[in-house]
Amino acid sequence: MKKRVFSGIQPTGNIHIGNYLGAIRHWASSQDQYENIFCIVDLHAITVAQDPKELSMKTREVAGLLFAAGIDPRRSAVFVQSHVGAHSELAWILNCFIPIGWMNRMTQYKEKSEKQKEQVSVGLFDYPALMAADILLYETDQVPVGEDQKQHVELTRDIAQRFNSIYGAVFKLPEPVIPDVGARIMGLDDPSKKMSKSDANPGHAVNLLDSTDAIRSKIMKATTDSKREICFDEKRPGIYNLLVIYELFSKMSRKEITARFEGKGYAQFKNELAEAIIEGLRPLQLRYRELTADPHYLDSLLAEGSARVKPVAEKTLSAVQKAIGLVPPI
Ligand code: ATP
Ligand code: LTN
Repeated sequence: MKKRVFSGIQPTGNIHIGNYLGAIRHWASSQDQYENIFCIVDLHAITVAQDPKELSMKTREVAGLLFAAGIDPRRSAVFVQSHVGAHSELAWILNCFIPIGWMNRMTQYKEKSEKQKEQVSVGLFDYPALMAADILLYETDQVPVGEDQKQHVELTRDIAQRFNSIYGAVFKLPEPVIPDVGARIMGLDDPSKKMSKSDANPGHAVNLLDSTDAIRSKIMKATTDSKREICFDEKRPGIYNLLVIYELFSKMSRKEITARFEGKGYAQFKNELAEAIIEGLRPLQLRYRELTADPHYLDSLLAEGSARVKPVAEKTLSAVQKAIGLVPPI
């Protein structure tokens, strides 16, 4: 029996190389080994204000990018969260079992709510409950996420354990899986901040659909330091981050990279980095254009995805409803 892997991605902002290196790339390369389920989490996206047109456009864009990055609809299920009602239904039930103190400890909420002040929605606070529902509905074994999401997966385990201790073994306990290298790609403009889809500065991230000119210009402007030597030194976050990106795109070892740029300047390194990213993204961009030429095709792939996962989600939801004593409809 293959282990089941579940992960989610928000259809907001521009998908960037951090998302690709930290998440999507691993999802695509692990399809034979695992039974993969990928969810485009539109209900998580609306925890902050969204423009309706933009949200539907981005939902399709993310789907197109996932398929273009090599996620194969015959082997993996890709679906839209709101297409499977069980996610919202289970999130509500879990809400009633999560001590509020557990939610108060979530660092992502603290960070995001500080930025928004009074505009913060109840949904943003409740975000981790919906994420727990996503994961628990599918008897998930593993959840591949970046470092920033580990706390949410651990909370999911705690919720599952608490529920199981009251009602018996209803939920399977998931494990977070954090990739070793590239788990946290930092912003090009500010290497002390994680590269993020929601950052407004255009020089912050290389997006997967960026033109070659945009990629070159963003990399050339990326923040480094006033030193000269090009080496993997975590105490020099700007150049370290760029070297990690180079390492992941070029697939060279750190030793080879250090030797290659010995005695060379930042400008030459940045030029080569830009070319490595352009080459690395070229096949993905080509496939994206082919796939999205017919939007109905994309929608039909998403419909197949939700049809595939729905029975699993509904089975878990029924078990939960029965356990807590909700009377089933006839
Ligand atoms: P937002 O800025 O809206 O929080 P995000 O860029 O963090 O967005 P998500 O939709 O939250 O993107 O994440 C999608 C996937 O990409 C997750 O698995 C997440 O952990 C991973 N990821 C996001 N940012 C990075 C990053 N900078 N480095 C590595 N992985 C990342
Ligand atoms: N919160 C995640 C997206 C997400 C997710 C999930 C990831 C929603 N549901 C379930 C893994 C499993 C994020 O912002 N990266």
